[in-house]
Amino acid sequence: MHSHQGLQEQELLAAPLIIRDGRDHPGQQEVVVMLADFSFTPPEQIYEGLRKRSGMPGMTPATPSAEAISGTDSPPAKTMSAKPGMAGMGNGGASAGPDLNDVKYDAFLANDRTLADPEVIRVEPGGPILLRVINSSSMSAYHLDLGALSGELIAVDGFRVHPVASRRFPIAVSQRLDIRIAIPHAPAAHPVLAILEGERRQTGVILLTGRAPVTRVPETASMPSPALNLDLERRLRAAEPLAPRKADRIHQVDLTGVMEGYVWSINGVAWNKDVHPLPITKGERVELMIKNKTLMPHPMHLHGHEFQVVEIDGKRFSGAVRDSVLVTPGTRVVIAFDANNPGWWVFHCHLVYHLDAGMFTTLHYV
Ligand SMILES: [Cu+2]
Repeated sequence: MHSHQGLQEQELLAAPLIIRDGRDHPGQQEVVVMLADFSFTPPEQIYEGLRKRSGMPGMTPATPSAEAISGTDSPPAKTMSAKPGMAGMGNGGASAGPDLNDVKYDAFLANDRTLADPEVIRVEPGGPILLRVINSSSMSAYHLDLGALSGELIAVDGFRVHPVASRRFPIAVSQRLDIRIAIPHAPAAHPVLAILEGERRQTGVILLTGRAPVTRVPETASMPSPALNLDLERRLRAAEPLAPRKADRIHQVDLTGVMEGYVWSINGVAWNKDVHPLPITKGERVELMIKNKTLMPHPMHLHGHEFQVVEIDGKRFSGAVRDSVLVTPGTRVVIAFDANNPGWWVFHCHLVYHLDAGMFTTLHYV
């Protein structure tokens, strides 16, 4: 849970909230790890910096992206690349890959601490634990690295999936992962790390069994973590999918942006109070076809509903039920949900400065 008032989320006004539904195994130890990005710079100043930087002359040459603003009379779209080497901001956008990490943070936190003084959590040797990872960061995605431990992903955003075994799992902003881990019997300190995408900076906690020594884990990983992709998302299968049903209504949702002034938008319009909600009628099966026409990944989050990922780049499948899905540059992700919770709801990019800049829309039905 977190504040949606202004930019308070960036000031760590967030906490884990876990809802019990009776399916949890009693007696199984739970370890909650909440990830956050931290800056000593006030969020309003960070936002101002992003808006100024993006409008500066002498920036990385603009790449026209006419289709990103098709259907509007906005000024020509430009890429969201940053000028290399600008103090305090960005990673230069010099690579040919997606643009990542708009904001240069002072620290990355796991349960409010850095690896200089991480939380050390005692766990039962030989026992299974449930690791509940929450990416509460404002702008940062990670690869979770279990080191020598192997885990089984059993739920995403609180909804069960068919288990996927791995030692590494991507986690975008606002997503949650529930991972079952078998802890070895031998006394040991097991770092559970989160490495920032596209970089080497990392944070994490230590799981400790027995009287093992705890050694310092550096705040920089030996290898940079790649940009998140949708390989895992394509593999996920909902344990309890939506009932098969043809969509009653399909909305096309293009994720768009223009460089000038750090404007992020949906279907070419940065949200303002005159934007109409997406029309929906109670009881409908709704599909949102989300196409990312920008060079940055956007974790898209729907309030008030759970949705199912049913298609990625034209390939239909019975993907995860969840409430936040990453849409990488150039990708089209289709989500389906049942309009069974009347009211005003928002659908938005969960990168806090993108949300504030207008990558936000509403749905409304009674
Ligand atoms: Cu975004």
